[in-house]
Amino acid sequence: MADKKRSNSSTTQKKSGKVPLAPSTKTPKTPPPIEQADGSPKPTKTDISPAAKISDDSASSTLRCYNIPDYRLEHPEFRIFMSGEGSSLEYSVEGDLSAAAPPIRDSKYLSSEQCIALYRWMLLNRRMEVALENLYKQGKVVGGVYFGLGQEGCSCASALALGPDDWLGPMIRNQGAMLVRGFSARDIMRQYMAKGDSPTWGRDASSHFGDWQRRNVCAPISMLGELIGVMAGICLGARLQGKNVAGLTYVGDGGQSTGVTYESLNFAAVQKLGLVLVVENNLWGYSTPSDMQFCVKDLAERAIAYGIPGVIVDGTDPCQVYDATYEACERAHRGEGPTLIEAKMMRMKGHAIHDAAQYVPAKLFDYWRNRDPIARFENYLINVKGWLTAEDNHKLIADVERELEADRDAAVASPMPDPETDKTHQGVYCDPSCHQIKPRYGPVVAKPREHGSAGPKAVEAAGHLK
Ligand SMILES: Cc1ncc(C[n+]2csc(CCOP(=O)(O)OP(=O)(O)O)c2C)c(N)n1
Ligand SMILES: [Mg+2]
Repeated sequence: MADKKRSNSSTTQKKSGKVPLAPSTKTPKTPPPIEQADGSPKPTKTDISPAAKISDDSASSTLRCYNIPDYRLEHPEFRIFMSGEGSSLEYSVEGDLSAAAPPIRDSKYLSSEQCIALYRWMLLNRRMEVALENLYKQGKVVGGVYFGLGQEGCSCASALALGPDDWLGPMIRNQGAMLVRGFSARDIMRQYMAKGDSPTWGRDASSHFGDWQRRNVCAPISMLGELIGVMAGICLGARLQGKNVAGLTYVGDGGQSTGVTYESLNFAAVQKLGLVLVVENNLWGYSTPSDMQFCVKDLAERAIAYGIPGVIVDGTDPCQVYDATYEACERAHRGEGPTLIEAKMMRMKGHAIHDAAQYVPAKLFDYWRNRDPIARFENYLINVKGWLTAEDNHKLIADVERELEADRDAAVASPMPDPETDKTHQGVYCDPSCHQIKPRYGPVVAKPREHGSAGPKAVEAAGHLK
């Protein structure tokens, strides 16, 4: 579980007794500033430049009249477009792809030990997915396999920024986040093989599982964007129990186009719920490039329209992701509302194991391979910071391999579910005697109605306008 530098938020809240039970009506419309990574104040909106008045439909960036804080150390400029015709139709990439990879940005919050722990999670995430690919090729997996190759830094660092009472709502690329939140590679492998002792006892496959009892993990929801509203609901439920928690979830560059994303994020913004939404802009949604999915320059721009802070990070830099998520969680704990974090990176495999991603221009893979989050973080820890010796790194890698091997062997040896003998997990639907959902953080505090009785309204005739 995450090693925290921050004070325990529950104690802070108890001491100050400052858990707002309803959004303040006095809050200014402008969201509080996020400090920039270099410590300088964040550029704020309302800088109406002449450019904003120029009508130019072709470039949304010229319409911008505000700034978004951006933690990145490089600003890649290229576009992906369709070229050719008929059978020679293909995607091409245009722009400068020759730049050297940027350095890792020093974290404002992570200690050297936490950085090494984060590196280990990322490594475990990647090697576990290699093992899953092999299990699939051996015919042991039921269904497909989804990978987060190239996105491990984003997945692991964001989850590491959560406090113990916060909640995680992972999506398919966030198996690293599930590891950080306390699931083992053994759990994940058993689940992919639909084993009887997997987290869903073989009832479901892939990463479709959670743990609301012990790990505060809400299972992924396939319908893109739906998890955002569920996480907002968790934050609302916690607030009604007197506690502000952060609810971290993810949506892709494709998924963020759904209507439910708008509805849920807007609701969270209005209610000032502690939703932390990481928009994983990995440049592809299935085989559709981001450039053909939306017109804004940066997806973090969407935050302006919700009236919440937005921030851009390099999703291949775990320190940037951690810092932005940590600050968003702190905001959530203070009851100040949601944050939208756009993490820019690249999906380094196809959508799932069945997709060879041949539609992706090879040059793009080369460019992002140079920005591999694990290789760069390893170099940062060993050569830039000197926090890890080459020898300790070898030991760490061997240790990860050993752990994975043991987990894989145990998962392979696990039995498949047996409907005849499995008496305890037969139920698919709850019945009234099944279980009782108890409030997690305390008794629900609801304001009584100001006028009249607290019961339901007496029947009221509908008004008909003629
Ligand atoms: C509402 C909805 N529409 C379509 C799909 C089918 N679908 C599953 S994943 C996917 C692509 C998602 O792309 P993106 O959001 O960019 O996430 P990524 O796979 O790149 O992580 C689509 C279209 C879905 N699951 N839900
Ligand atoms: Mg995508």
